[in-house]
Amino acid sequence: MKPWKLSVAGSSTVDILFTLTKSLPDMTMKLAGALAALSGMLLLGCAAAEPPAPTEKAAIAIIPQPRSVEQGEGYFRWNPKTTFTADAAWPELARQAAEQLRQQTGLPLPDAADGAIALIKDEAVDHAEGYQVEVTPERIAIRASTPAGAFYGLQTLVQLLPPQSAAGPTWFVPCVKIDDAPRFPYRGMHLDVARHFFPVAVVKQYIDMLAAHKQNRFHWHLTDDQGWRIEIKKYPRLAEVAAYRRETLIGHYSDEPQRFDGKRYGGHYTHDEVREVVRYAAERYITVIPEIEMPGHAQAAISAYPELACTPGPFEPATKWGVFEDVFCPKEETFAFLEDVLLEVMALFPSEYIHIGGDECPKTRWEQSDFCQQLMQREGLRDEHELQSYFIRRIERFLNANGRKLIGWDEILEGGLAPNATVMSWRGTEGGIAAAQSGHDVIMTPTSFCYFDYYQDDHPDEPLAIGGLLPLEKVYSYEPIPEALTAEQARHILGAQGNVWTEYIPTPEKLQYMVWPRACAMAEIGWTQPERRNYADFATRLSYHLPRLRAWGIQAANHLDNVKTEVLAGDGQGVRVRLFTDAPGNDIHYTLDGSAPTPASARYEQPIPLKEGNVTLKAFTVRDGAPVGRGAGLQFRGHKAAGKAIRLTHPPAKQYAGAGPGSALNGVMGSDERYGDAEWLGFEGLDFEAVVDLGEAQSLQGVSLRFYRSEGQWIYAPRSVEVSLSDDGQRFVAAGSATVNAAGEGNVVPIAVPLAGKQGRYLKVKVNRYGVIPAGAQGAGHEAWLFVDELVVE
Ligand code: TNX
Repeated sequence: MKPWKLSVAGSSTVDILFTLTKSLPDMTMKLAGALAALSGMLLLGCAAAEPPAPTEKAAIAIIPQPRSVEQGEGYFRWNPKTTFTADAAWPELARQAAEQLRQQTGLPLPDAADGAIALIKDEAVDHAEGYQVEVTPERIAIRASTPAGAFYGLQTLVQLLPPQSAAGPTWFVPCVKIDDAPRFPYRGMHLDVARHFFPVAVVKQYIDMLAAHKQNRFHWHLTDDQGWRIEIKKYPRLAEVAAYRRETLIGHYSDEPQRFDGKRYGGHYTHDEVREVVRYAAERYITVIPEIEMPGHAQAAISAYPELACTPGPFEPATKWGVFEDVFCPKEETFAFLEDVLLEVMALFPSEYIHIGGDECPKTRWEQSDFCQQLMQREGLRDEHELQSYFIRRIERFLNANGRKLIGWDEILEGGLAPNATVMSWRGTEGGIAAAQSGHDVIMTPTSFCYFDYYQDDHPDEPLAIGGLLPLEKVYSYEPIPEALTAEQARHILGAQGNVWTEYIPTPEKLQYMVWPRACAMAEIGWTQPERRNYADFATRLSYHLPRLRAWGIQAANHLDNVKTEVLAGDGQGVRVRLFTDAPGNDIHYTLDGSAPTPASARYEQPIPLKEGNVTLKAFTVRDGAPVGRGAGLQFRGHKAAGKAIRLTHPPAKQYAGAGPGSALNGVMGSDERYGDAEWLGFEGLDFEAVVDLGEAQSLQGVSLRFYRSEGQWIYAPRSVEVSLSDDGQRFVAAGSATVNAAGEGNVVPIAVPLAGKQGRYLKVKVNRYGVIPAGAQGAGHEAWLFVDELVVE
């Protein structure tokens, strides 16, 4: 496959149009289309000679990958004379489809009785969101039984086009037969507009991109501690007071000292704007699910109406991120307020689902409130979790009585789940599993795969993000149906969603960078059958798709040409490093002495063995003679156990399994900033216990380890480490131990266990985990996570 050639005669027009499109997205699309059409006609007028069709087979690169794609021979020629027809049953869709195609190609596409491009209603297409596209040299037919299916067929057609025409006013569409339908009914993306506010035009562009990738749910997170973003006519102070914060944290939350910008910040959507967004989304077959947070994340709301809190206040919309203790108090006037709010919300949003948040509600104020304690007694509620459950159940009754369904974050399971609730599982998959097992519907959105506010690369040049590490490939590897479920229970998994929390995303450009292309991967998870998913193939398609995103005005991240390293170890064969890029067709050159690689340096052919001592590997990518992407570096620290065989008593958690158990013995340290890389192994509620075979008895000076620590993310340094030795791998004798000292700063806690020359061939290392997170801390009551990167033996 070869990429579409972009540099062609007439590209200057395209460049100008591209600049225009980027600077004024909304209306210039139309202007650009008209201009391109005009230039097309002029060109046609001067020289009527038709350009020759490409001689190479085109790359068909559709995202999400369809159910079946059969490429044929030749091309359909789409020129200014090409006509369009749509089924009479779909007049609205016809108008919209023709407009999208005209915008995309800049060609006039006149309507005709029997158009060459046809949208055909066909009851034989059995899936309500399914479609077929058939391109022959004579015709392009899109068949579907519903307008939604036809719309998705249209999006596929758009992706069969190159990002820009390589042949003036003629676009060549490769002949192909596609048959397609989605895997899941719920294919969602979320956007937090509370932490940072995005105007309607940005929201519409976001929706355009979801539609282009066949996503069908937009979860609009409208309220939070830092701002209330939707006008409520009955409570005008929400827009006047709750929508504005005094100032905003700059830099990262964990910076010391914290700094603020001193600038008032805010904004909200009027009812008209909300209706406009809902209509715009509906035209693209996307349901907008509004989220109104309760009972936690309510500090902005109670700033405007302090009588809804348990204490008198005053409060102000939060100026920094986190979880705040001042929440809604479960008083009658609070329920009256929330019901009024929800009535206005339901009038604006036809969505069957209304999201009521339910996450991260500290119970401190409720514990201290006489009112709450009396209420709990009266209602027979044993603790504050049951009080939260009482809160959510009341709201659910109200929504159900109004013909709607409640969705909440997985905390709504605590204290008992409301009878008809749908659960959004974010803190892992346990919530989703528990909900599905008890017969509730679930949307999967676990942080470890679905949080696009996390870093997507561990390079220091990445823009500031909340933390974590969630590269494209990891997103892509997500399987929404947990193994623990039976087929029957699995039917409750409605689909998956990517979440975009915007604490560290203040601008539309950064939003684009954080979301795309990770949302392309998410779209494929929701749409494509698992047997049709393959990361290498996805990355290749993405290398064609990225220019398309760019032409649509999206500044997507591009890590496809970055050198990636995979350290192979743990099988007793020593340590080897594999170098590769996601995009095909790249050459990688490297050095092993720390010097900067050049095109004259060794060209990577096969995994590079790393032996004794310390090695600094540096590599970079060359394509067509020029460097592309980011290079990579890797520091190898040789030690006695590097590359030796290792056996773990408990496997690490699936989502934090590094590159396998061998990660602990590969001579490569994990990142000091991100625990999600290929080096850190994460254990939830389990001790780390490893047996290492050194191959022969040796005299050992000591063992050292490093642990990740990030209490806010439930990751704690362990209590102690014990080392024992053996000659036969059966009988182990205690050889040393140490207590972890977690005092001090930083994310990494080291420990050393001296062995003073003791002898042994087998080494057993046991790390005793922290245990249950103490009261008052984030995640209190849960088992802390344990993260280990390297077990250094000297
Ligand atoms: C947790 S996910 C939150 C949000 C934060 C997010 C940051 C969820 C239900 N609550 O309030 O923005 O982490 O990643």
